[in-house]
Amino acid sequence: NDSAVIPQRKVTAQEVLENNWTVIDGCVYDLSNFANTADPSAVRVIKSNGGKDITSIYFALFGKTSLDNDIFKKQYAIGILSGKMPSDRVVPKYSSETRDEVIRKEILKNSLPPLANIINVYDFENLASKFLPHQAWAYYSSGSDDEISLRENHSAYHRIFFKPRVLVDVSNVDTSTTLLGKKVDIPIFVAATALMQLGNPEKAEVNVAKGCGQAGLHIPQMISTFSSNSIEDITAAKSSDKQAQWFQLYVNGDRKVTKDLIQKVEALGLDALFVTVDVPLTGHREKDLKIKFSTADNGPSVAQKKKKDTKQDNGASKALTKFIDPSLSWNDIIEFKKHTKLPIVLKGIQRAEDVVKAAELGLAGVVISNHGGRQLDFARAPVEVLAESVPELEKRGLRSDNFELFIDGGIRRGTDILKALCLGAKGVGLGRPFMYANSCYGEEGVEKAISLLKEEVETSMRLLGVTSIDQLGPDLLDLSTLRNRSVSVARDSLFADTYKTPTLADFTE
Ligand code: 173
Repeated sequence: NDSAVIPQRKVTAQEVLENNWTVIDGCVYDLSNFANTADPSAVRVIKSNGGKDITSIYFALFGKTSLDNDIFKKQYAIGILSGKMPSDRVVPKYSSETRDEVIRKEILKNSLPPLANIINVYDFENLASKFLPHQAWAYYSSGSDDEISLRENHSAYHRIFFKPRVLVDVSNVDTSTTLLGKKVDIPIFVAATALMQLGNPEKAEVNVAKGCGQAGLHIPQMISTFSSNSIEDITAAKSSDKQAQWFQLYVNGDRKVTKDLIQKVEALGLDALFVTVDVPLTGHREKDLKIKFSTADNGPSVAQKKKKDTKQDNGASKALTKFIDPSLSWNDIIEFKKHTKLPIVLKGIQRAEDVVKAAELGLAGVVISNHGGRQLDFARAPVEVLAESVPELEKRGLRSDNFELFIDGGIRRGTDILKALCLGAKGVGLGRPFMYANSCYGEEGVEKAISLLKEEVETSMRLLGVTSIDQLGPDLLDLSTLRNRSVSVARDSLFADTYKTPTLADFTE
């Protein structure tokens, strides 16, 4: 910046946007006539990112030292950026990509197929795996250790078969119901995923909020404590009060911070508090660990205020865990219950005994979940825990409309959703699929994912011989192999083909 050839003019982010200028390493350039290279695809990539901070791409394409080139500066420099570009105007962080990979990903990102070509939620995942920066893909796709639970979450659904009823008039089916008192058009919800700007700087939680309401199909959105957009912006983006928004709470070691946060989300009109109880520390996620991460330039809104505390080199989730209190216990939950009028649901319950305990405490519900296979590897598939929990609640007279069972983990199909509902779930969460849908297409992707799942649920309800959600029950399922983990199952090609295996350490030569 101190180079004499950069004009000492201060340029605001607003001016960069208005003029479609480009920010590289704190300096502002007008690259509309940029042509000084023998590489037309690199030029195409630079020009397709006007109005943004492209430092990451520029360094990956031309190397840091290329900026020592006074001719480039003389020709294109406008001045020095005052402050920073807004986070949605900073290109994704490429860390370990080769030059060719950066070009390829930038081109793919602008060559997505039309939404009409997307026929199931795996399509989003597959597309995202091709263009997301390594760092983002590693963070989202990673499970813990050997990723046994990650895959088991999904595979367990293959051990449940249906016993359809025939000769039922299924000309009309209704997939709507209520979740925590609000009507939903299909009993699914967007499970919280942190740091959505990693998946797409321009489309984050605000776009999920829009996608969950604007097509006339409402489903709840669970908003992460570590969301990239502010809670204010996300709540402002919902279509109406008919659209439910829930807050996923990570409890801070400083309870004052958490109490203030609860007050804030109450005031903003969120409908429920989902307290995460399965993260005393983050699981050992090796894909994520392989990519060095610092939240310095891509953190969630809560962490940015305390930037110094979050600088770490241990992967995305590890960098944020110091905001989570490992001493959290049942007594804290009892305290929270006294301090908020919001329904409290515990997220991350993994055994029937804890489901029973939550019901006994008079909580609003639980999410049976192993955190998408990202915490304790070999935690059982949530669908297995659900099947075990409902009879235990019934035995104790604790099964009631005031205690709702939610489940997440591994759900990709309408039939997965129906199996969980038959087993007693009130609502079914999907995290990664919505994250990838949003990364690819923003709110339209989220809408599309919802409508695809609704269609799958409707079709399967008809084929199952039911016309409303309250007709779903365990009598429609064959559970004889559910607990038999060694049962052989048909190869699930779409799942298997988007699954990328973990890798071993490489030599450095
Ligand atoms: O799964 C996660 O990555 C997650 O929930 C988390 C945990 C700690 C910090 C940020 C996100």
